Amino acid sequence: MNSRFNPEKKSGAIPSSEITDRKVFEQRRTLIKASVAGAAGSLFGYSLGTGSALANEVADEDTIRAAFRTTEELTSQKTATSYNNFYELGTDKGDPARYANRLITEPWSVKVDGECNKPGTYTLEDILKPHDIEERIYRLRCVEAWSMVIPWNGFQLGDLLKRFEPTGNAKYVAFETILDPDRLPGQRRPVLQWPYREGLRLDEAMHPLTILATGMYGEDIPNQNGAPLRLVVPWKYGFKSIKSIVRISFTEKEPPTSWNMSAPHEYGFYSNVNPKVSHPRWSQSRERRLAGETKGISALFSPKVETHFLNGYADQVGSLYADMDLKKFF
Ligand SMILES: Nc1nc2c(c(=O)[nH]1)N[C@H]1C(S)=C(S)[C@@H](COP(=O)(O)O)O[C@H]1N2
Ligand SMILES: [Mo]
Repeated sequence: MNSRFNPEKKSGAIPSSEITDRKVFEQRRTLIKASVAGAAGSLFGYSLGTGSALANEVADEDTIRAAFRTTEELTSQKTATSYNNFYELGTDKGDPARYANRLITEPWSVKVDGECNKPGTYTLEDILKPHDIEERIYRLRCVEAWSMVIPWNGFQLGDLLKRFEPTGNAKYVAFETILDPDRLPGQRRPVLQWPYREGLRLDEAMHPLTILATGMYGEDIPNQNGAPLRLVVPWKYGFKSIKSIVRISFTEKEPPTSWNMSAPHEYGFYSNVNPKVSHPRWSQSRERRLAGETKGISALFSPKVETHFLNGYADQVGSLYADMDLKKFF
């Protein structure tokens, strides 16, 4: 995450309408309607822990749905799949695409353990079976100061988690990325403590905006973006969106996370996008929007836009943090 921003010149852009035509929009509305109802049900079905400023009121359906619409220009597919952070494949922005074939995604399984009634090792097929894949458009904001607007395909993490029946002790969910130093070039160097780890509070994980992505731009998610299963938490900095997940654990205590372990004063557990809380080494009040195609010399010339609290999703997720001091829990 520390490497210098290498932005690229903006040229053409794919208008949202080319990717999401009217029919898909309507289909999406129906799917979202169904899944939001499901997620709200599941939220109320659990004891989600004390202390967590929770979510007695989940944002209403129209508000949730508003998060999937945007008038912002989409990032081009080419930029989103060639300018990446995936340190297991190398720390250069071009490394993940360059070494993408080092990641073997078939077969794939996910180990589920900890505070739940249905632990086990689940195959990818098993995990995907009951899910409708719906499209959502979210901004992904990397902590370094750039952001992209990406149409993801995936499903609500909460719908999967409730199948594993978290117990009343489950307050957090922890995730791990594949560990395979023989094949993944970046894992031979101690840039981070491998495997890459991330975590969410259970109510964050159950929120309808939190998804497991299996695709983007209507296609399978490429390896460099975290195939075959990658978290997307749109109101948090990009590093929370852990790629190529092989383990999901329900825990009672806040789980350790890679960037917090590596630099605790710079990266907190919550990592909510917040223009008022600076990173110790840079302001977080503005971001470079990588929109159209990027070529050659780079996004330094991409326009800077204001960064919004919770990445613009405050109406949807603000209530999760109602009672918290976000300067302290950064
Ligand atoms: N396993 C793993 N997941 C990861 C990372 C990583 O290095 N390893 N980088 C994170 C960071 S810092 C960002 S900004 C996003 C980048 O996602 P993208 O390449 O799809 O834009 O992935 C996140 N997920
Ligand atoms: Mo990042």
